[in-house]
Amino acid sequence: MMSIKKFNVEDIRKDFPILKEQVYGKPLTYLDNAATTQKPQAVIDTLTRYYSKENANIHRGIFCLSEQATKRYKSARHKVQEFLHAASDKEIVFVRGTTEAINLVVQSYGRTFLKPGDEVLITHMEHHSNIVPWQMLAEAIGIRLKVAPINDQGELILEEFKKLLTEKVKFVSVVHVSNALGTLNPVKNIIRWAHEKNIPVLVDGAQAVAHTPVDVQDLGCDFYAFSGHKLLGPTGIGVLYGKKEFLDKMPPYQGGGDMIRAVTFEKTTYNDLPYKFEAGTPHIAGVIGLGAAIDYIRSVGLDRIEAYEQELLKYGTEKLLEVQGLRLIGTAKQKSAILSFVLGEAHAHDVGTILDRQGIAIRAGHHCAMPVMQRFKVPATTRASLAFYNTREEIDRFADALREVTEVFR
Ligand code: 7TS
Repeated sequence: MMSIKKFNVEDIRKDFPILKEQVYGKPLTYLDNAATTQKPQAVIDTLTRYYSKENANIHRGIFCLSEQATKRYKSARHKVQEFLHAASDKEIVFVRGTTEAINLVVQSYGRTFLKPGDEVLITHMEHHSNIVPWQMLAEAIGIRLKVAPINDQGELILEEFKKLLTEKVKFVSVVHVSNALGTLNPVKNIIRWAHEKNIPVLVDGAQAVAHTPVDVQDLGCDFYAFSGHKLLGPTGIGVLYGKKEFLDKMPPYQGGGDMIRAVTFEKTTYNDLPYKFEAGTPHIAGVIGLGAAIDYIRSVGLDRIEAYEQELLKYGTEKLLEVQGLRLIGTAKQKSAILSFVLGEAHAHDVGTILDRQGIAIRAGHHCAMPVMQRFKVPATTRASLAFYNTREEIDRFADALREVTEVFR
């Protein structure tokens, strides 16, 4: 295997101004990257420059600034296309985030092409945003939701998944990396099995894109959704990748400006892809900021990021398992750098509050994946989710603080 040149994490950290902040007089230890990542200076500067020097609406002005903003907007779409290795930039739709991307597919594809009694197959480890929209569709048109089970390690039980993939299933929607468990699903195989039965597949990539290289053509997925803010970019911007053949036949999700070709009271015709799905003034700054985030992450290299985070995960797992009474929830063989756990009798929120006083930011709760909590029979977990700017020292600090928590609850 080709060896991957390592990066210097201290150099990387200098690119993220917030990492120099202190909380309660302690250095910020930011371990909540699954909720949202921090932003490099390059992204912050891009947003500041846009609003201070370049702001104008796109697609309409004939003046210089508007033309430039339009150009930057288009160039960002091209960056996303390259980033996901999509066949065309027409297949990249800008939305608010993963949640909106999934809702778009449910409401546009689902409402149009699914019929009462059709089944949609998801997994037991989905985020609520890949459960609730389907339940809403079930209420509205009578589709049925089927859930593929997971084992005690938090891995999808592939044999069961295949058994559930019957001819009644007309859509598969699966998470690439679980936010509550860290499990990395074998989505390429899942897509292949589904396609053998002509079933389209959506992949929720919210927790994947910043941590592992994604190639939508290699995966073969029909839809892929992610959020910019979990990829070093701004909040309020995300992406739905959809194969052209699907997007072409799907009706618009929202109506309004920019998504039309011509409007009369008798008949309206819709714009070409991807504009058909981008009604109204989009989040221009967000799109341009996302482009800058992608430039940054590509300059570091996702293969290097992945290798580094895997090392950190191994180190973090060992350190946490040394803490008395700690039980990891999510121990899949293929895992992203997410450490979810329960600590003796201590409630996750109490753990979180005590850690906060040490400047350590983690998440406590159900992580918008309540069925995962039900599966593991825990009310909540404490979760540290790592990024490539985290360090071994931060993990040591985290493990030490957990030891202090166990003292408090002894
Ligand atoms: N899918 C997964 C797998 C997620 O982890 C999240 C957010 C979403 C979808 C929704 O993304 P959004 O940007 O549209 O909100 N996950 C988390 C989390 O783990 N902590 O806060 C948000």
